[in-house]
Amino acid sequence: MAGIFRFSFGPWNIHEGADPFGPTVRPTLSFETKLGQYKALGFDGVQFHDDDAVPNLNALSPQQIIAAATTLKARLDDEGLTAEFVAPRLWEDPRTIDGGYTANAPAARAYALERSQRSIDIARALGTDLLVLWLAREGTYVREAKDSKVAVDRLVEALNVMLDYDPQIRIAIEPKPNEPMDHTYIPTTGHAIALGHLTIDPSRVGVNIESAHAILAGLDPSDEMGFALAHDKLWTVHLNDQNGLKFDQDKTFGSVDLRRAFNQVRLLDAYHYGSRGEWVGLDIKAMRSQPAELATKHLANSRHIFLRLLEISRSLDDAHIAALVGSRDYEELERYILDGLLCTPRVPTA
Ligand code: 3MF
Ligand code: MG
Repeated sequence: MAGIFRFSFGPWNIHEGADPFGPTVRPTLSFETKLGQYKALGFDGVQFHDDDAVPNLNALSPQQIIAAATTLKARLDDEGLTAEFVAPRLWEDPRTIDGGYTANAPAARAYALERSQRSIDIARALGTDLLVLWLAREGTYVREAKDSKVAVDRLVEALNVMLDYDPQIRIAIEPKPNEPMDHTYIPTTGHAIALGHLTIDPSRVGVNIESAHAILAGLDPSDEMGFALAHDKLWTVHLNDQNGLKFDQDKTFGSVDLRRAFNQVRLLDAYHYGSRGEWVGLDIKAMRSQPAELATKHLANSRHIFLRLLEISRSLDDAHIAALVGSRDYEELERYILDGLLCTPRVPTA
């Protein structure tokens, strides 16, 4: 058996190119326009923030939110697209400046829980049981400003509220060590899985591993994935690439370190990723320099690189690799892998 790979991305991956030092450089595309591009780019799954699915949801009642999501579900069906997950976007509201679930202010924590429940409603109306939690501001700028023990207790309480609210919902935590915070409380896969074990239903808490986030934590993404697979917790991935320890770059998959990307693909394939419906999610930003009419290539190209690396991995001689491992000839193993990555025909893109 091998992996079965279907691809997804979120509408935020087609974007206007603003960065902290300059304004937007590309026009805003409507959600409708973006939706129309998925299939042509080779994607069948859509990742959602709650307000990608239901804009302005803070101004709507729970019933209005469910009605809007139900209309969107019909629209997705028309396009032949599937909603992969919904993620509460907690980090943009003025109430969550100091975090949501771990905020010191009780009113901020109450808002975060309320918004998370609305996200679960949206997920269910879109036909998915998966909620992704990127714990963006659940950390500190100043060590003394929050209590790290209390913060973890509060995260557990928040997860319990969500698990209790909907007995079917599964929660994939997306760990990230920094940005926007100096330090976050759930920086790695190990932290995320351990957090799940403190909840009322650990079987419904897993992870979303983003390559760049693992690299920012000084870790190898494929090792993080292996750790999650050993716990049966790898419920989705955010593939991308990252050039060292700096801001979260979300570069095209494989564009910095092809071998690091290869090892992610090889592991996912070896452990039949996708055979239980898991998606290959991308979380990739187009370069700011990319002209508007060419600003979706990062997505198609990342999928292309994934599939090329899969082809290479499957073409390798596993018996030869086993023999090299057996004789501890890791130098030769290294050369064999590098040759595999070098000796492939160039493929012009569409
Ligand atoms: C931040 C991220 C986020 C999350 C997304 C889904 C904007 O580093 O990776 O992308 O993936 O919010 O929860
Ligand atoms: Mg991500």
